[in-house]
This record gives sequence, C-alpha cells and structure tokens, in this order.
Amino acid sequence: MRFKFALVGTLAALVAAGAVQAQDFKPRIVRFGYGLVDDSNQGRAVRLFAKEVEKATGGKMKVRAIGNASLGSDTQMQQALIGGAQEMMVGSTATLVGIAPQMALWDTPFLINNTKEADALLDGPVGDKVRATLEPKGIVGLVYWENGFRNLTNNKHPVTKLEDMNGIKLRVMQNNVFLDSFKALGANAVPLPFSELFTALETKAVDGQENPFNTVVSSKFYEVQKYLTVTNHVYSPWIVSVSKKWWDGLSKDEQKVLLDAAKKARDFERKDTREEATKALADLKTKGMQINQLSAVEAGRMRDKLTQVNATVATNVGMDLWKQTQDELAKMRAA
Ligand code: TK8
Repeated sequence: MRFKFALVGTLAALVAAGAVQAQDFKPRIVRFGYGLVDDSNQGRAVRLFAKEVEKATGGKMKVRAIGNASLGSDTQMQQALIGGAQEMMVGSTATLVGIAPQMALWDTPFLINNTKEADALLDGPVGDKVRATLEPKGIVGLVYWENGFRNLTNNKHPVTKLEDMNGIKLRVMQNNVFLDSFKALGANAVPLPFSELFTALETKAVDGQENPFNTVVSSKFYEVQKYLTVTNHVYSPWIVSVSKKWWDGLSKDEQKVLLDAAKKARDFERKDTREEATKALADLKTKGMQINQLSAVEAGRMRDKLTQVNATVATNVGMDLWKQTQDELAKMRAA
C-alpha cells in the first residue's frame, strides 16, 4: 500500500515537472494555402494565424501563408492535404461536398438569416457533427471562418426579379447544390474553380458569379462586372483544414497550438469580414457598380423554386441532421 502511494506521488511530481518544462514542439514548416488574394479577409486571417503559431511555439513552427491559389484550387489543395503533400488550407465548405456529403448542409439556400445564427450553428453541435465527417476522409477540420452571405453579380442586366435569372451564364462553385439551385432559378449554371473566375468574367466566358461583397472587392470583380444584386441567398462558411496524415504525427502540444490559433484567427476574421462587408457596398458603388436589393417578394419567389433543392439536401445530409438543424434554428428564432 505504502509503495503504491509513493508511486502515485512520484508520478504526480513528474507530471507537474513536465508541465512547467518546455512543451513538445519540433521545428516544422506549415504550408498554409488559400484561394483569395493576399489583401483579403482570408489573407489577413491566415497571416494572423501564422503569427500566433510562431509566437506560441517560440518560432519552432513556421507557417508559410500562400494565397492566390498558388498551391492549387480548393479541390486540388484538399487532395494534397489528404495525400500529405500540403499541411493546411482554408477554403469553402462547398468544395468539400464530394469528399464529405454532409457539408452540403451549408449550401442550403436561405438556411441562415443572420451572422448570429451562423455562429451559433457552426460553432455548436451541428457544426461539430458536420466537421467530424471529414476526419475519416483524411482531413481534420479545425474551425469555421466566415466567407459570408453570397450575392449575385453579372454583366447582362440588373436582376430585380426571378425571371431576370433567365439566360445568365453564371459561374457556380463545383458543387451540385449550387448547380441545381441556379438551374432551378433559370440561370445557365457553369461550375468553375474560383482560381479561374476572374479570367472567365473578363473574357466573358461567363456573365456572372455569386460571392460575398468582400470577395467582389478583394478580387476586383467590380472591374469586370456591372450589376450587383443583394440577394443574400446563402451563408457560406470557410473551413480551416489540416492534413490528417500530418496532424497525426504532431504532439498534443502542437495540435493544441494550431487549434487555439485557428480559433483566435476565427474571431478576428469574423469581425474583420463583417466590418469590411458593411463598407463594401458604398465602396463598390463608387467603383461604378450598379446595385439593387432583391425585394422580399422576389426572394420569396426564388425560395419557392428551391423547395426541391432543399428536399434533396435534407436527404443527402440525413434526416436526423436536417431536423436537428431546423430545431436549433427554430429555437433561436423563438428566443
Ligand atoms: C476561395 C473560394 C471562394 C468561394 C468560391 O478559394 O469559390 O466562390 O466563395 O471563397 O473558396
């Protein structure tokens, strides 16, 4: 008995000593890829993440922030993460649906009404459940950042009613929910990686696209797009992702540093994105865009056209998850 107590005491002392000793960090280089330009909400947050990681590891882990899709489009980077050729990235959840079908939940048109709902849903049990479906596929999803509410731009004519969607050749993300949604609304939807979008707009290979205001500003889409319609048709998250192959070789201390930094960067990024979005419309107006707000009546008509898309999403993500999502939203809206 006495021996056992002595052993427990020694162990406790060892653990305590370990805690005050240097943490388990190895010299590592983290290639962190993203699709937008350096001077964007995405770029700013990745750089903040990089600083946090270097600070927390005393410079042992170095994060190389590589924007402009220089490491590849979202889907190419995802494959590199799975294969272990790249350590980290941030990109749209929509481009992950081919790998993890439940990600399609976030593509449901008009699901989320405001950023309060978005944060609660993404950072709560529903968001956790969806995020967890990536891990068996070789990707560790750390946290969601904000891409934002998506709005429509095009070069043909102002979109003030449902019928105006007719005949617009619209770039959509490489994702069936987006493809089906815009087909249902009457557009000629063309899936393209984001990295090819500016050129496609410039050469008039497509007439339009949809993205948050922030991206229309940072990617300079206003140079090649005349009309912007405030549709807020879907809230789009980004997800900070890690190669599972690489993650599994990290110490617990290193994993904690990455998760903590991703959360810190998330809080910064959401604030930064929201502040930028409130100023963006005025900015885009001065840059020459013609802007109109889709009326509630027309938004309603669009929603009606999307009933079948919603039903398909519900089936694809699973009825349990769909119901849980609707319940959580209903609770928030009643409160
Ligand atoms: C950036 C993309 C972008 C997304 C898109 O790589 O593809 O339109 O909104 O943010 O992930």
